Amino acid sequence: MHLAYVALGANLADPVAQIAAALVALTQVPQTRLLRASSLYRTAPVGIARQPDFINAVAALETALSPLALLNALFAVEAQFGRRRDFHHAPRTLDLDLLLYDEQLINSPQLQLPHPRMHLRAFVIAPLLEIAPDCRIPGRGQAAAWMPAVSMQHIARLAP
Ligand code: PH2
Ligand code: MG
Ligand code: MG
Repeated sequence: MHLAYVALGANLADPVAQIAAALVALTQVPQTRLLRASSLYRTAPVGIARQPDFINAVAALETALSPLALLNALFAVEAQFGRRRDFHHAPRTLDLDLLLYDEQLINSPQLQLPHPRMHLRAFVIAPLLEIAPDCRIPGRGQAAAWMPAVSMQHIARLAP
């Protein structure tokens, strides 16, 4: 079995409900178990202007799927949630990003692991540290060491 971390994000159509439902959908991914889920966080959009705030979370999965099979399973969940890809960074009902898969480093056109921007995003690092405080990002060191670098990004943990 392998340990994978997935970032969840939504900023359309009741994003709190979308993320809550997406966490349930992750329990249905074949050959995979949802180990832990972070709280939900309300976050200001990063790298995109004039969009609604996001709801973000991170989940830990135990899986027998390969990285690409897991990625395709995540795409299938996005599609189930009505995700449309109108343009790069279009507002979305659900975005599922594979962050980490064991300690693997992958650089293929379909998949880069670790996720190349995860260490620069408070909306990833804060929920990740909530469920995996000792998490290491291969090639980047301790995830916790990146908190100061992202501390200016607005993020608020929602009450459970
Ligand atoms: N996702 C992006 C770009 N910017 N900003 C926030 N706050 N949350 C996201 O999930 C997010 C983003 C690309 O997927
Ligand atoms: Mg994505
Ligand atoms: Mg994304």
